[in-house]
Amino acid sequence: MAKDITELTQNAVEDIFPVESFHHLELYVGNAKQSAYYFCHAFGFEIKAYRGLETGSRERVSYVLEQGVIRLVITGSLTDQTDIAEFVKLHGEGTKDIGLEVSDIDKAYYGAVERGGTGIREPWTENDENGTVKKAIIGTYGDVIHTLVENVDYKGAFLPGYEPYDGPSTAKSIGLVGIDHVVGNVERMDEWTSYYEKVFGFNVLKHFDDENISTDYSALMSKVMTNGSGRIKFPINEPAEGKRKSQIQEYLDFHNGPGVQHLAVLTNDIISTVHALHENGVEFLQTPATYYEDLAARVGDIDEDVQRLQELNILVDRDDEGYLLQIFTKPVVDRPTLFIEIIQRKGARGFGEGNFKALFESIEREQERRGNI
Ligand code: TYF
Ligand code: FE
Repeated sequence: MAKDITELTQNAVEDIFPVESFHHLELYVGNAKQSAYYFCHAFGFEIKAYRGLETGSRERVSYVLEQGVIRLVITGSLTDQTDIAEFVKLHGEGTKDIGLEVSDIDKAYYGAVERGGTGIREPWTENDENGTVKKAIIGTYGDVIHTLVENVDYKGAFLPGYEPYDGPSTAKSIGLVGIDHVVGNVERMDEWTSYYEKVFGFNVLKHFDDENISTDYSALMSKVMTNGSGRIKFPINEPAEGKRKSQIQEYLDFHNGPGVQHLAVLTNDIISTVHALHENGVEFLQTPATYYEDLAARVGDIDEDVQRLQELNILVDRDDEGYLLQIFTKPVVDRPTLFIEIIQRKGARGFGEGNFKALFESIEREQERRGNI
C-alpha cells in the first residue's frame, strides 16, 4: 500500500515537459521600427539585437528588446508574402510566439507531439560564430506558437542570425524584471486547458467561473494553467453570457479568433514603475475613487501609501499568503486586443481576484466608449 502511494507520488511529480523559463515573447507588428521605439521609450526596454536587411534577413525585420530577464522581439514584414503580413492583416498587431526555454528539445518536442500537441516544426539546429542552439515549434490556440529553445552553448546577442544592435542606446529601465503570466482568450476554455494538461503536463492552479467574475457585461470564465515548476503561468479565458457583450468576445471579434490578451510583467517597485510609465505617456484603466475608500478594510496593513496608490490608479489584493499590487494599461495596439499588466507580488500568488469587479467595470466603461457593447 505504502509502496503504491510512493510510486503514485513519484509519477505525479515527474515533469513530462520540463520548461526552464520564458525564452522570449515575439510580437508581429506593422512597423517594427516604430513599435520598438514605443516599447523602449514608453516601457523602458533597451534594444539588444537586430536582424533585417543589413544582416541579410530579406523578409523579416526584428528588434530584440530587453529589460530584466524579459526579452521582447518586435517583428515586422519586409514583403507582402510573409506570415507576419498575413497575421497583421487578420489579427492586427499582437503576440505570435511565447518562446520557452527547454533543456532537452527532442524530449520536449516529440513528447508533446506524441501527447497530441500540434507539431509545427521538428527540432533543428542553428549556429553561428557565437555557438549553437536547437529550436522546434509547437502550436497553441489561434495562430500563436511556442518556439522551444534549447541553448546548447550560445553566447551571442540573442539567437543565431541576430547581430548586436548598434543604434542609439535607449537604456532607461522603469524597473520591469520578468514575466509573471501570459493570458490567452479563446472560444472554448476547456479545449485549451486540456491541451496544456495533456500536451505540456500543466495543472489547473485556479478556476474562476462566471459566478465569481461576472459584472454587467464582462462575464468570463478563466482557468490558470501552470507548469511543474510553477514558473510558467498561462491563464485562459472564455467569454460567458452577460447582459451584453463580454470583453472576451470583443477581443475575439477584433482579433478574429483566439490570441494573447495580456502580458503581465513583474516589478519590485510598482509605484516608481507606474510613475515612470505615466511620465512616458502610457494610458491606464481608471479606477473609481470609491475603490480606495474601503481598501484598508479589505486588504489590511500594507507598506504603500494608499493616497499614492490612488493617484496612480494601482489596485491591491490580499490572499492568505500575502498581497499583490497590479494595474492594467489600455490596449497598446489599435484594436481593443492586447494590453499590459504591471504586477508586484508581496507574497500573494493569486491574480487579483478581489479586484475583478472594479477592474471589469472599468473595462466595460472602455468597451462602452468604443461603441462595442
Ligand atoms: O490574469 C488575470 O487573471 C488577471 C485578471 O480579461 C484579468 O490579470 C482576468 C481577465 C481579464 C483581465 C484581467
Ligand atoms: Fe493578469
